[in-house]
Amino acid sequence: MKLHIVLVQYFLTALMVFILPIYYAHSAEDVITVEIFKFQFTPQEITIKPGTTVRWINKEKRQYHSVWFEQLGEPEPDYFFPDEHYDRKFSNEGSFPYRCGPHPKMTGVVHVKK
Ligand SMILES: [Cu+2]
Repeated sequence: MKLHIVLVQYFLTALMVFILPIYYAHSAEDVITVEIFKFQFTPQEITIKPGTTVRWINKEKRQYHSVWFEQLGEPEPDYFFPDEHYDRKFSNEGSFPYRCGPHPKMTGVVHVKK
């Protein structure tokens, strides 16, 4: 009976010490943030590994924007407003230029490379 408790405690300790840090390190690594401020994507160009999610966060005071991969032939996505974000996961390698729908001069590129 007591052995069971010791084993459970051992298991929980091992979980916290070894597994949780790995889990959090990976989940932190798999999202890259691009800020949108003063009509610019910052950083304007990023290079990520396949499987990474890019999160665009609107940091403007009142201006909405969008992230549109027009060259992929996709329809223009919805605008998002200050403090909102737009996520996209990239599975395949390649270079993916994008622009803001309502502001064509706002551009950026996501490079996906192993
Ligand atoms: Cu815009």
